[in-house]
Amino acid sequence: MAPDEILFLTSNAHKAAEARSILNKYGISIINRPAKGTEIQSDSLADVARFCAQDAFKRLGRPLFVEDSGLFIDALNGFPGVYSSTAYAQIGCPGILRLLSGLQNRAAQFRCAVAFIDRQGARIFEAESSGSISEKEAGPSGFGYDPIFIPKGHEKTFAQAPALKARLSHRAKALDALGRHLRGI
Ligand code: ITT
Repeated sequence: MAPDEILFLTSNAHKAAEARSILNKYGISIINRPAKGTEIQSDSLADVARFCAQDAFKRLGRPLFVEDSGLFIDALNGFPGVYSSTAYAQIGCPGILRLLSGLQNRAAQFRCAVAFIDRQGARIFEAESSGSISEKEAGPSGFGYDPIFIPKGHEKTFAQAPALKARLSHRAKALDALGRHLRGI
């Protein structure tokens, strides 16, 4: 039996808004709390998310999930990857475009690991969205690296095409899997 209300621990209001609209399709409401808690250092998004979820469940004792995500750029050996949040604060989209200046290979993936936990234990849902880094920033919507990420097979960035992002994003795919799991479908 799925809980109708789940805590989502994130300090990122954009993540919370996206999660709310995705899980709404499954009749699941989200209560957003900003305190994600301890984040371990690891190369694995899944390990970071799992640790956070387990740590928070010990404190709060109710069904919850956390999500760890990042942008992995092939030509930069996966950078900014697990450092996406810090890299965004330090160099932002302009810095990433400068690092890729003159490079042909602009392939990149957004990846995400959602860790859901309840009394039965933790479950991890991982997903990715493939695409490429644009030549310049474009679009007003979304957050983070959305203005420079073009999903595979398309020409607009996530920030120019929010409906496309809602369908194709790493977060949409991982949270769809969580919604199906909770509803047993
Ligand atoms: P919480 O840890 O509190 O959830 P956060 O924003 O710090 O919030 P992460 O540690 O998972 O989240 O960092 C992921 C970063 O990757 C995020 O800050 C963005 O810079 C980037 N990112 C992740 N998903 C994104 C998306 O859908 N669109 C654009 N950028 C994204």
